[in-house]
Amino acid sequence: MTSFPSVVISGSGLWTPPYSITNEELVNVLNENADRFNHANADAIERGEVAPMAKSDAAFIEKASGIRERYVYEKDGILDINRMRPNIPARAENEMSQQAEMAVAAARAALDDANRNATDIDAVIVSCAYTQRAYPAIAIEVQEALGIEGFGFDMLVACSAATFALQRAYEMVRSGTARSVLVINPELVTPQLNYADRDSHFIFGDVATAMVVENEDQVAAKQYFRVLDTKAVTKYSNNIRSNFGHLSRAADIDAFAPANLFHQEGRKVFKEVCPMAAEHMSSQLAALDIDNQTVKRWWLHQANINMNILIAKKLLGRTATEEEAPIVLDRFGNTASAGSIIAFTLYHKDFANGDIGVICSFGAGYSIGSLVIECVQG
Ligand code: CO8
Repeated sequence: MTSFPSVVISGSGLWTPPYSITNEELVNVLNENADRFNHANADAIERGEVAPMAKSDAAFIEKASGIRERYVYEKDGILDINRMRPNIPARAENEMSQQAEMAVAAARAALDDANRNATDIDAVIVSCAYTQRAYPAIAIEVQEALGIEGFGFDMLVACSAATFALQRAYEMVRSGTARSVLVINPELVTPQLNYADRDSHFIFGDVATAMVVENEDQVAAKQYFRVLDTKAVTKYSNNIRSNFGHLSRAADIDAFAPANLFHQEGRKVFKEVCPMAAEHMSSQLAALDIDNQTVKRWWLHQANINMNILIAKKLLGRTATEEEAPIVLDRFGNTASAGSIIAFTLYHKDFANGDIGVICSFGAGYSIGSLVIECVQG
């Protein structure tokens, strides 16, 4: 009978951009833009021909989302009322791309944490909400920069890009097509935000995370996490959408049109995704015969603090503590697929042998991905 190797997460890494933006800063530029628009269109607004632009509010943002500030890859341009998007000049074809640079920084931190060299890695998956070009893959650029042999590829699953890529890595190690895999999530999402739209201008921040997934036989880290199970599900929904893509040019679609930027029906997302995510994790744990009450930590996707409070309540039948379900979105905002990986990276060192935790993402698609992991303390 074939025996499959045990698969572990042996290291994780985080790269944080040098700039951050507060709610107040974002609100100021949105409100100034709204005043300008409303003033310029006063007569048409008065006649009811044009809808006035609504203003934003920092206190609303913090209460509705839990976000106070977010890191951004480039601050220049976002707060300029004549631009309202980051100013990130194109790089020459012989220079490293921005996303590969972020990915390499996070990957180096994960390799250090796993006590591994790049030469130990067999495959690289770059998985995030957007890649800055279609080809050559960012993963192959990272592979080249780090001197990794084997293969690399990019994949996109919006907010579940990290957990879905971890599942791919798990399957690769388990089947023997690779012994060590680097999973990297360079989330450079702020260029796709509509900074004039009060419903979404505050939501996202940039960051990069990485994890090393490998065969337990060869682990070099003192503390690592055995993957007990992975689970992924998708269900089509238009409630979170961006239409920008490679056909935009052929369809004469303006890259600045709101439909081509991130947009969502936030209320519907909240109502539909919370029960799906809670049920997803509960049924996964039940199938493993693990009682939710014995889970030490829930490293949940970081989209909205109220979503996390509600999901944790559904899982535990009571309000979870900060230790049980840590929140990072107050400082980071929603970082697409990286949120749950940031939470894991910052909050796992206190785990002892046998402690169990769950990493779970939920978002656009809809897509939900989760891993149940058990600490091994060597
Ligand atoms: N300031 C002041 N008032 C506001 C603002 C604002 N900025 N925004 C809305 N309001 C008003 C509304 O107009 C409304 O007023 P009224 O009651 O008069 O109609 C009132 O405040 C309440 O509005 P909502 O009901 O919309 O407010 P909520 O309490 O629902 O909070 C949230 C809005 C925070 C957006 C919330 O609905 C939410 O977080 N929902 C879930 C969102 C979510 O998880 N989305 C996942 C997206 S992430 C993802 O999948 C990755 C995609 C890929 C990355 C893309 C990167 C660009």
